Parts: sequence; C-alpha cells; structure tokens
Amino acid sequence: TSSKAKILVTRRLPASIEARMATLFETDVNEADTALTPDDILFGLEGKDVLVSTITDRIDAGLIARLPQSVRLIAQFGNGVDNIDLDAAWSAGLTVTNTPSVLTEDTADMATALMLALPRRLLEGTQMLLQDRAWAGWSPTSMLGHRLRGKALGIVGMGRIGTAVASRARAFGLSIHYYSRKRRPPGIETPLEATYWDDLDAMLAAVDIVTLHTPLTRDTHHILSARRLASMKPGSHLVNVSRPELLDEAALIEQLEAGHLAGAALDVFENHDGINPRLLDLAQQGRVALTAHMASATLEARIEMGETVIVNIRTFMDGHQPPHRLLPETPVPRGPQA
Ligand code: 8YV
Repeated sequence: TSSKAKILVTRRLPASIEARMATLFETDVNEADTALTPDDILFGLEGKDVLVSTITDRIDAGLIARLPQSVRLIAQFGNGVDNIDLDAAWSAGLTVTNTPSVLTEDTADMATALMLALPRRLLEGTQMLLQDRAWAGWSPTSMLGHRLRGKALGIVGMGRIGTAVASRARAFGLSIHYYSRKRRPPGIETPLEATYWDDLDAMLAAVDIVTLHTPLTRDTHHILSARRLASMKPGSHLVNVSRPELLDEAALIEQLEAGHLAGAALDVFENHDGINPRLLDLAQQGRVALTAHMASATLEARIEMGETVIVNIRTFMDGHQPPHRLLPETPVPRGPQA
C-alpha cells in the first residue's frame, strides 16, 4: 500500500508527462487513446482519487451522480471545461481544475494563421501545385488574394486568447474591435486602440473578419445564430478555433454557399467523426479552411498542460487550493445541460 494519489487518465498524454505521472501517482492511463464511454470511465475510476479528463469526456450530471465516493478531483487537461457539468460537480463537493494560460499563445498563433490562410489563398496555392505536380508559372494576375492590412477584425471574447490574438493582429495592420461581457481597461493586457462594442450585432455588421474566443456557456451557445450570421458584413470572413457550438454550423454553411460570407476557417466542427460534406465541398473550392482541432496542438503546450495538471493534483492531494481551481463565482462555462 502507498499514499500516492490514484488517478485515471482518460487519454494518452505526451510520454514525458505520462512518465512523470507514473512516478508521482498510481496512474492508470487509457492506452487505447479513444474516448472512453461513461461506463468505462466509471469502471476505471473504482478506488481512484482523481479523474484526469479531456474535452472528449462528457462528464454530465448523470455521470457525476454515479462517481465512486473516492473521487474528489476532476483535473481537466485543457482550458475549456464545457464537457463538464460544473454545477453538478460542485454540488457533489468535487474540485475541478483546468490548464489555462499555457496554451494561450499557441492558440492565438493558429487563429492568426487561419486569418491569413483564406485571404492569401495559402491552401489553394498548395492544392494548385499538387494538382498536376506541375505549374504554369508566375503571371501578374495569378492567385490574387486580398490584403489584410487596413481591414477590421472583430474579436468575440477578449480574455487571454482574444487579447493574444489582438496583439498579433495589430502587427498585421488590422484595426481591432471586440465584444465581451465587459469592457477591458486599455493597457498592457488589452491593446490600446481596440474598439469595444457592447452590441454584438452592430460589431458583426461592421468588421471584415470575425474570430471567436469565448468559452462555451449557456449564454454563448450559438452566439453566432443564423440571424447573426446573416447580418455579418457581406464578403466577410469567420475564424473559429474555440468551440463548434458557438455558431450555427448549418446556417454558416448556407451563408457561405449563398456567397454572403466570403470564407470561414474552422478548427472545430459540430460533428468530428463526420464533418458536413458541404463544408468539405466548400474547402475544395477554397472558400473554407479546415484544421483538425489543432489550435493548441504543440508538443510544448501539451507538456505544459500536463505539468499544470500535475501541479493541480499535487496541491490538491497535499490539502491546498490547486492553482487552477474553478470556482462558482469565476465566469466559466456551466457545462453540458442535463
Ligand atoms: C484541447 C482545447 O485540444 O483547451 C482547450 O479548450 O480545446 C484544446 O487545448 C482539449 O481541450 C484538451 O482537453
């Protein structure tokens, strides 16, 4: 017998993190690296103290009600926690932690890359060269895209990631507009000269590119509704590296097909295991850029996320407040509805 914390890790993590966990804790990792079913999670949690979860684990009220008594901490490997019913977890006396900050810069880099991809036709360029594995060569009018400098960027959610996107966008000469729950004081954290809008509809009608950086909550579910997508500026672009449920995907596809929106760059989809074929068609036409939920997918970020999970577990098991404990008064998602 040992006093080491007993943990269940639902997905494979970087080797160095798994190795550290194995020395620090009594660690059980789901070697299959496909999402566990709720029953598998419950079975795996027998006698465990901690659940190390990821976005692919749906931890709803039903699962929380059936958790073994021994489980007292849910340590999410990730920033977003919309897969967890936080109210149910808190009511059950559980502590929930996440891994913010360490993935901010990489996620902002990806949003910025996607912002450039469509107007500058990055993916089309590759596709064209691959077509016949031959190229007719340069001409003054070939592959013309559109200039980013001077355009208006609208950021929905000016938290850590939104702020990091804003500072990159400034370097590209975009004017910065943002909508968030509250106006941020200008300063080091929020770039100066960012225009705050308290009316999302008005901002959407005014900007050339919209990028989403808000957590998924009951309030932000389909924050880009069919009506709002229809009221975006004609010819504008949308970037989403956050959560698919922030927008009405079917309505987005309609606006793209109708030509109202010029393009969209998406890192997340409503249906991961069966991406809407109309989106794939739009991608083939160069109207949509698709990446595979990769915005925070750097080895560095994943290792730092793992280290953050470890710190959260160790401080909790030592009887202290974990540094990234989510509390009811913090403005965080309220998780999957029952
Ligand atoms: C991860 C993410 O892919 O942190 C998030 O919110 O979307 C990504 O970093 C995932 O959440 C890991 O659980």
